[in-house]
Amino acid sequence: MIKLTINNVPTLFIKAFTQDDIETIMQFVRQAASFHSGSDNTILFIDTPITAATVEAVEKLNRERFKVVFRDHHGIDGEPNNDREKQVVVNLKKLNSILGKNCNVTVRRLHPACSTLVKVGEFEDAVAIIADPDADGLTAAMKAAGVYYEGLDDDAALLDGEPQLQVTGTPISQLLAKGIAVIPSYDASRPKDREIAQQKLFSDWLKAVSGNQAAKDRLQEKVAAYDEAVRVSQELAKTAEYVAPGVVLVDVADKALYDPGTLNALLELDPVCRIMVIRKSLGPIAALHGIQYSLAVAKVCQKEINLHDLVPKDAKSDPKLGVISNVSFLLHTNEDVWIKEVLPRLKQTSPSPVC
Ligand SMILES: [Mn+2]
Repeated sequence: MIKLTINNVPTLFIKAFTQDDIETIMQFVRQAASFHSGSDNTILFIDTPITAATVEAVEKLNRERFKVVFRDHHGIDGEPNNDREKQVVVNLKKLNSILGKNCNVTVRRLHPACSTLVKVGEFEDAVAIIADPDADGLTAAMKAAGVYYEGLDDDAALLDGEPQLQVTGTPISQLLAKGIAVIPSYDASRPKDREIAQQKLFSDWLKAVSGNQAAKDRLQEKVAAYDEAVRVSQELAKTAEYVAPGVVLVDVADKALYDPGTLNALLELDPVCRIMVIRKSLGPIAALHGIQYSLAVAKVCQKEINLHDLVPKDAKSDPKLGVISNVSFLLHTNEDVWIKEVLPRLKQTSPSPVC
Protein backbone atom coordinates (compact mmCIF):
# COMPACT_ATOMS: atom_id res chain seq x y z
CA MET A 1 0.00 0.00 0.00
CA ILE A 2 1.04 3.59 -0.66
CA LYS A 3 0.32 6.59 1.57
CA LEU A 4 0.54 10.24 0.54
CA THR A 5 -0.71 13.48 1.98
CA ILE A 6 -2.18 15.46 -0.90
CA ASN A 7 -2.89 19.10 -0.08
CA ASN A 8 -3.38 18.06 3.58
CA VAL A 9 -5.71 15.18 2.71
CA PRO A 10 -4.33 11.80 3.87
CA THR A 11 -4.61 9.43 0.89
CA LEU A 12 -4.27 5.65 0.89
CA PHE A 13 -3.65 3.82 -2.39
CA ILE A 14 -4.85 0.23 -2.11
CA LYS A 15 -6.75 -2.52 -3.92
CA ALA A 16 -8.85 -4.27 -1.28
CA PHE A 17 -9.17 -8.04 -1.55
CA THR A 18 -8.54 -9.49 1.92
CA GLN A 19 -9.60 -8.97 5.54
CA ASP A 20 -6.14 -7.47 6.13
CA ASP A 21 -6.82 -4.89 3.41
CA ILE A 22 -10.12 -3.94 5.08
CA GLU A 23 -8.30 -3.56 8.41
CA THR A 24 -5.62 -1.39 6.72
CA ILE A 25 -8.32 0.93 5.36
CA MET A 26 -10.10 1.12 8.72
CA GLN A 27 -6.93 1.94 10.64
CA PHE A 28 -5.85 4.51 8.06
CA VAL A 29 -9.20 6.31 8.19
CA ARG A 30 -9.44 6.19 12.00
CA GLN A 31 -5.97 7.68 12.30
CA ALA A 32 -6.72 10.37 9.70
CA ALA A 33 -9.92 11.21 11.59
CA SER A 34 -8.01 11.58 14.87
CA PHE A 35 -5.86 14.31 13.26
CA HIS A 36 -8.70 15.91 11.30
CA SER A 37 -9.72 19.34 12.49
CA GLY A 38 -12.68 20.28 10.23
CA SER A 39 -16.30 19.26 10.62
CA ASP A 40 -16.45 17.39 7.28
CA ASN A 41 -16.48 13.61 7.88
CA THR A 42 -16.28 12.54 4.24
CA ILE A 43 -14.22 9.61 2.99
CA LEU A 44 -13.81 9.53 -0.81
CA PHE A 45 -13.25 6.20 -2.58
CA ILE A 46 -12.02 6.80 -6.12
CA ASP A 47 -11.08 4.35 -8.91
CA THR A 48 -10.99 1.47 -6.41
CA PRO A 49 -12.08 -1.92 -7.79
CA ILE A 50 -15.54 -2.90 -6.50
CA THR A 51 -14.55 -6.08 -4.68
CA ALA A 52 -16.42 -7.71 -1.81
CA ALA A 53 -13.67 -6.42 0.51
CA THR A 54 -14.14 -2.84 -0.74
CA VAL A 55 -17.88 -3.05 -0.06
CA GLU A 56 -17.22 -4.44 3.41
CA ALA A 57 -14.84 -1.56 4.20
CA VAL A 58 -17.43 0.96 3.01
CA GLU A 59 -20.07 -0.72 5.15
CA LYS A 60 -17.84 -0.57 8.25
CA LEU A 61 -16.96 3.10 7.68
CA ASN A 62 -20.61 3.88 7.21
CA ARG A 63 -21.37 2.20 10.54
CA GLU A 64 -18.69 4.34 12.19
CA ARG A 65 -20.66 7.35 10.93
CA PHE A 66 -18.31 8.47 8.20
CA LYS A 67 -19.94 9.83 5.07
CA VAL A 68 -18.56 7.63 2.29
CA VAL A 69 -18.61 8.97 -1.28
CA PHE A 70 -17.79 6.45 -4.03
CA ARG A 71 -16.75 7.52 -7.55
CA ASP A 72 -15.48 4.99 -10.07
CA HIS A 73 -15.57 3.91 -13.72
CA HIS A 74 -15.34 0.12 -13.33
CA GLY A 75 -19.06 -0.51 -13.80
CA ILE A 76 -19.94 -3.31 -16.24
CA ASP A 77 -20.78 -1.94 -19.68
CA GLY A 78 -23.70 -4.14 -20.87
CA GLU A 79 -24.38 -7.66 -19.64
CA PRO A 80 -21.78 -9.28 -17.36
CA ASN A 81 -20.09 -12.10 -19.27
CA ASN A 82 -17.91 -13.86 -16.72
CA ASP A 83 -17.86 -14.65 -13.00
CA ARG A 84 -15.75 -11.65 -12.12
CA GLU A 85 -18.10 -9.25 -13.92
CA LYS A 86 -21.12 -10.89 -12.29
CA GLN A 87 -19.44 -10.38 -8.94
CA VAL A 88 -18.94 -6.66 -9.72
CA VAL A 89 -22.66 -6.31 -10.48
CA VAL A 90 -23.57 -7.99 -7.15
CA ASN A 91 -21.09 -5.86 -5.17
CA LEU A 92 -22.21 -2.65 -6.89
CA LYS A 93 -25.85 -3.35 -6.07
CA LYS A 94 -24.90 -3.64 -2.42
CA LEU A 95 -22.80 -0.48 -2.60
CA ASN A 96 -25.72 1.45 -4.12
CA SER A 97 -28.05 0.28 -1.38
CA ILE A 98 -25.59 1.42 1.32
CA LEU A 99 -24.61 4.77 -0.21
CA GLY A 100 -27.56 5.84 -2.36
CA LYS A 101 -26.78 9.07 -4.23
CA ASN A 102 -23.22 9.11 -2.84
CA CYS A 103 -22.37 6.17 -5.07
CA ASN A 104 -21.51 7.21 -8.62
CA VAL A 105 -20.13 4.29 -10.61
CA THR A 106 -19.97 4.73 -14.35
CA VAL A 107 -18.17 2.92 -17.20
CA ARG A 108 -14.78 3.51 -18.76
CA ARG A 109 -16.33 4.22 -22.18
CA LEU A 110 -18.02 7.35 -20.79
CA HIS A 111 -15.27 8.31 -18.32
CA PRO A 112 -11.88 7.06 -19.54
CA ALA A 113 -10.30 8.66 -16.44
CA CYS A 114 -11.69 8.95 -12.90
CA SER A 115 -10.47 12.55 -12.59
CA THR A 116 -13.51 13.53 -14.67
CA LEU A 117 -15.72 12.28 -11.82
CA VAL A 118 -14.56 14.98 -9.38
CA LYS A 119 -14.29 18.77 -9.40
CA VAL A 120 -10.99 20.45 -8.55
CA GLY A 121 -10.75 20.59 -4.75
CA GLU A 122 -14.19 19.02 -4.26
CA PHE A 123 -12.77 16.86 -1.46
CA GLU A 124 -10.11 19.19 -0.06
CA ASP A 125 -11.82 19.10 3.36
CA ALA A 126 -12.34 15.31 3.39
CA VAL A 127 -10.99 13.20 6.24
CA ALA A 128 -9.26 10.82 3.84
CA ILE A 129 -9.19 9.53 0.28
CA ILE A 130 -8.93 5.84 -0.66
CA ALA A 131 -7.72 5.44 -4.26
CA ASP A 132 -6.55 2.79 -6.70
CA PRO A 133 -2.74 2.46 -6.64
CA ASP A 134 -2.23 3.47 -10.27
CA ALA A 135 -1.82 6.66 -12.31
CA ASP A 136 -5.59 7.07 -12.69
CA GLY A 137 -6.14 6.77 -8.93
CA LEU A 138 -3.30 9.21 -8.28
CA THR A 139 -4.44 11.90 -10.74
CA ALA A 140 -8.08 11.60 -9.60
CA ALA A 141 -7.13 11.81 -5.91
CA MET A 142 -4.93 14.85 -6.60
CA LYS A 143 -7.69 16.68 -8.45
CA ALA A 144 -10.21 15.80 -5.71
CA ALA A 145 -7.84 17.19 -3.07
CA GLY A 146 -7.19 20.35 -5.11
CA VAL A 147 -3.87 19.65 -6.87
CA TYR A 148 -4.53 20.21 -10.56
CA TYR A 149 -2.97 21.46 -13.79
CA GLU A 150 -4.46 22.28 -17.18
CA GLY A 151 -4.64 19.04 -19.19
CA LEU A 152 -4.67 16.64 -16.21
CA ASP A 153 -7.93 14.99 -17.33
CA ASP A 154 -6.62 14.25 -20.83
CA ASP A 155 -3.33 13.00 -19.41
CA ALA A 156 -5.20 10.77 -16.96
CA ALA A 157 -7.21 9.17 -19.79
CA LEU A 158 -3.98 8.36 -21.64
CA LEU A 159 -2.29 7.10 -18.46
CA ASP A 160 -5.21 4.69 -17.83
CA GLY A 161 -5.31 3.48 -21.44
CA GLU A 162 -3.25 1.22 -23.71
CA PRO A 163 0.44 0.89 -22.70
CA GLN A 164 1.61 2.46 -25.99
CA LEU A 165 -0.54 5.56 -25.36
CA GLN A 166 0.40 5.98 -21.70
CA VAL A 167 3.66 7.74 -22.53
CA THR A 168 2.09 10.16 -25.04
CA GLY A 169 0.68 12.79 -22.66
CA THR A 170 2.08 16.20 -21.70
CA PRO A 171 5.76 16.38 -20.60
CA ILE A 172 4.80 16.25 -16.90
CA SER A 173 2.54 13.25 -17.54
CA GLN A 174 5.36 11.47 -19.38
CA LEU A 175 7.51 11.72 -16.25
CA LEU A 176 4.89 9.65 -14.42
CA ALA A 177 4.20 7.19 -17.25
CA LYS A 178 7.88 6.46 -17.91
CA GLY A 179 8.58 6.20 -14.19
CA ILE A 180 5.79 3.66 -13.81
CA ALA A 181 7.09 1.68 -16.78
CA VAL A 182 10.42 1.13 -15.01
CA ILE A 183 9.14 0.29 -11.54
CA PRO A 184 10.74 -3.09 -10.84
CA SER A 185 8.40 -6.11 -11.26
CA TYR A 186 7.39 -7.98 -8.12
CA ASP A 187 10.39 -10.00 -6.98
CA ALA A 188 9.78 -12.62 -4.27
CA SER A 189 13.35 -12.30 -2.97
CA ARG A 190 12.84 -8.54 -2.45
CA PRO A 191 9.10 -8.30 -1.78
CA LYS A 192 9.06 -4.66 -0.62
CA ASP A 193 11.14 -3.15 -3.46
CA ARG A 194 8.29 -2.64 -5.89
CA GLU A 195 6.05 -0.91 -3.39
CA ILE A 196 8.83 1.34 -2.11
CA ALA A 197 9.73 2.39 -5.67
CA GLN A 198 6.09 3.17 -6.44
CA GLN A 199 5.64 5.16 -3.22
CA LYS A 200 8.71 7.24 -4.11
CA LEU A 201 7.52 7.78 -7.67
CA PHE A 202 4.02 8.90 -6.65
CA SER A 203 5.46 11.21 -4.02
CA ASP A 204 7.98 12.73 -6.47
CA TRP A 205 5.35 13.25 -9.15
CA LEU A 206 3.01 14.99 -6.72
CA LYS A 207 5.92 17.30 -5.81
CA ALA A 208 6.87 17.79 -9.47
CA VAL A 209 3.32 18.84 -10.38
CA SER A 210 3.58 21.40 -7.59
CA GLY A 211 6.80 22.73 -9.19
CA ASN A 212 9.52 21.04 -7.11
CA GLN A 213 12.68 20.96 -9.28
CA ALA A 214 14.61 18.31 -7.27
CA ALA A 215 11.66 15.92 -7.70
CA LYS A 216 11.57 16.66 -11.45
CA ASP A 217 15.29 15.88 -11.70
CA ARG A 218 14.81 12.53 -9.94
CA LEU A 219 11.97 11.69 -12.34
CA GLN A 220 14.18 12.66 -15.28
CA GLU A 221 16.63 9.93 -14.22
CA LYS A 222 13.79 7.41 -14.53
CA VAL A 223 13.20 8.63 -18.09
CA ALA A 224 16.80 7.65 -18.92
CA ALA A 225 16.12 4.17 -17.47
CA TYR A 226 12.93 4.02 -19.55
CA ASP A 227 14.79 4.91 -22.76
CA GLU A 228 17.23 2.06 -22.06
CA ALA A 229 14.30 -0.32 -21.36
CA VAL A 230 12.80 0.61 -24.75
CA ARG A 231 16.11 -0.27 -26.41
CA VAL A 232 16.16 -3.67 -24.59
CA SER A 233 12.57 -4.29 -25.79
CA GLN A 234 13.65 -3.69 -29.40
CA GLU A 235 16.39 -6.31 -29.00
CA LEU A 236 14.01 -8.78 -27.32
CA ALA A 237 11.43 -8.37 -30.10
CA LYS A 238 14.02 -9.75 -32.54
CA THR A 239 14.12 -13.03 -30.57
CA ALA A 240 10.37 -13.67 -30.96
CA GLU A 241 9.38 -17.13 -32.22
CA TYR A 242 6.07 -18.69 -33.26
CA VAL A 243 5.02 -21.54 -30.94
CA ALA A 244 1.54 -22.13 -32.46
CA PRO A 245 -0.44 -20.61 -35.34
CA GLY A 246 -0.58 -16.85 -34.71
CA VAL A 247 1.04 -17.21 -31.29
CA VAL A 248 4.38 -15.48 -30.77
CA LEU A 249 6.60 -16.06 -27.71
CA VAL A 250 9.46 -13.99 -26.29
CA ASP A 251 11.56 -15.31 -23.42
CA VAL A 252 12.56 -12.44 -21.11
CA ALA A 253 13.41 -14.58 -18.06
CA ASP A 254 16.50 -13.16 -16.32
CA LYS A 255 16.99 -10.53 -19.05
CA ALA A 256 17.67 -6.82 -18.49
CA LEU A 257 14.82 -4.44 -17.62
CA TYR A 258 12.55 -4.01 -20.67
CA ASP A 259 9.43 -1.99 -21.39
CA PRO A 260 6.42 -4.31 -21.80
CA GLY A 261 4.39 -1.68 -23.70
CA THR A 262 7.08 -1.28 -26.35
CA LEU A 263 7.65 -5.03 -26.67
CA ASN A 264 3.94 -5.78 -27.14
CA ALA A 265 3.54 -2.94 -29.65
CA LEU A 266 6.47 -4.28 -31.72
CA LEU A 267 5.09 -7.84 -31.67
CA GLU A 268 1.64 -6.57 -32.68
CA LEU A 269 3.11 -5.03 -35.83
CA ASP A 270 3.30 -8.55 -37.28
CA PRO A 271 -0.05 -8.99 -39.10
CA VAL A 272 -0.23 -12.72 -38.32
CA CYS A 273 0.33 -12.21 -34.58
CA ARG A 274 -2.90 -12.86 -32.64
CA ILE A 275 -1.58 -13.75 -29.20
CA MET A 276 1.63 -12.55 -27.56
CA VAL A 277 3.28 -14.68 -24.89
CA ILE A 278 6.03 -13.44 -22.59
CA ARG A 279 7.96 -16.01 -20.54
CA LYS A 280 9.19 -14.27 -17.37
CA SER A 281 11.11 -14.95 -14.18
CA LEU A 282 9.35 -12.09 -12.35
CA GLY A 283 5.72 -11.43 -11.49
CA PRO A 284 3.14 -12.76 -9.00
CA ILE A 285 3.03 -16.29 -10.45
CA ALA A 286 6.80 -16.43 -10.99
CA ALA A 287 7.16 -15.46 -7.32
CA LEU A 288 5.42 -18.71 -6.33
CA HIS A 289 6.30 -21.05 -9.20
CA GLY A 290 9.62 -19.74 -10.62
CA ILE A 291 8.39 -19.02 -14.15
CA GLN A 292 5.36 -17.17 -15.45
CA TYR A 293 3.79 -17.10 -18.91
CA SER A 294 1.88 -13.89 -19.60
CA LEU A 295 -0.47 -13.98 -22.59
CA ALA A 296 -2.08 -10.96 -24.23
CA VAL A 297 -4.41 -10.85 -27.23
CA ALA A 298 -3.46 -8.48 -30.05
CA LYS A 299 -5.82 -5.51 -30.11
CA VAL A 300 -7.49 -6.39 -33.44
CA CYS A 301 -8.41 -9.85 -32.11
CA GLN A 302 -9.75 -8.94 -28.68
CA LYS A 303 -13.40 -9.42 -29.69
CA GLU A 304 -12.76 -12.85 -31.22
CA ILE A 305 -10.35 -14.47 -28.78
CA ASN A 306 -11.15 -15.31 -25.17
CA LEU A 307 -8.05 -16.54 -23.31
CA HIS A 308 -10.27 -18.16 -20.67
CA ASP A 309 -10.88 -20.86 -23.30
CA LEU A 310 -7.23 -21.92 -22.95
CA VAL A 311 -7.60 -23.26 -19.40
CA PRO A 312 -10.11 -25.79 -18.03
CA LYS A 313 -13.58 -24.31 -17.46
CA ASP A 314 -13.38 -24.76 -13.69
CA ALA A 315 -9.88 -23.21 -13.39
CA LYS A 316 -9.82 -20.58 -10.65
CA SER A 317 -7.90 -17.32 -10.97
CA ASP A 318 -5.44 -17.82 -8.13
CA PRO A 319 -1.64 -17.32 -8.23
CA LYS A 320 -1.20 -20.35 -5.93
CA LEU A 321 -2.90 -22.55 -8.54
CA GLY A 322 -0.77 -21.02 -11.29
CA VAL A 323 -3.51 -19.06 -13.09
CA ILE A 324 -4.44 -15.38 -13.06
CA SER A 325 -7.05 -14.05 -15.46
CA ASN A 326 -9.43 -11.21 -14.76
CA VAL A 327 -10.17 -10.09 -18.31
CA SER A 328 -10.61 -12.17 -21.47
CA PHE A 329 -7.57 -10.70 -23.26
CA LEU A 330 -4.96 -11.29 -20.53
CA LEU A 331 -3.89 -14.58 -18.96
CA HIS A 332 -0.95 -15.48 -16.71
CA THR A 333 -0.03 -19.09 -15.93
CA ASN A 334 2.82 -21.08 -14.45
CA GLU A 335 4.99 -23.37 -16.59
CA ASP A 336 3.00 -26.48 -15.69
CA VAL A 337 -0.36 -25.01 -16.79
CA TRP A 338 1.29 -23.56 -19.91
CA ILE A 339 2.70 -26.95 -20.99
CA LYS A 340 -0.27 -29.15 -20.00
CA GLU A 341 -3.25 -26.90 -20.78
CA VAL A 342 -2.52 -23.72 -22.68
CA LEU A 343 -0.01 -24.72 -25.36
CA PRO A 344 -1.90 -27.86 -26.51
CA ARG A 345 -5.10 -25.79 -26.90
CA LEU A 346 -3.21 -23.08 -28.78
CA LYS A 347 -1.86 -25.69 -31.19
CA GLN A 348 -5.37 -27.06 -31.84
CA THR A 349 -7.05 -23.77 -32.73
CA SER A 350 -6.54 -22.47 -36.23
CA PRO A 351 -6.16 -18.72 -36.68
CA SER A 352 -9.47 -16.98 -37.18
CA PRO A 353 -9.68 -15.30 -40.60
CA VAL A 354 -11.28 -12.23 -38.98
CA CYS A 355 -8.22 -11.07 -37.12
MN1 LIG B 1 -9.02 3.70 -13.50
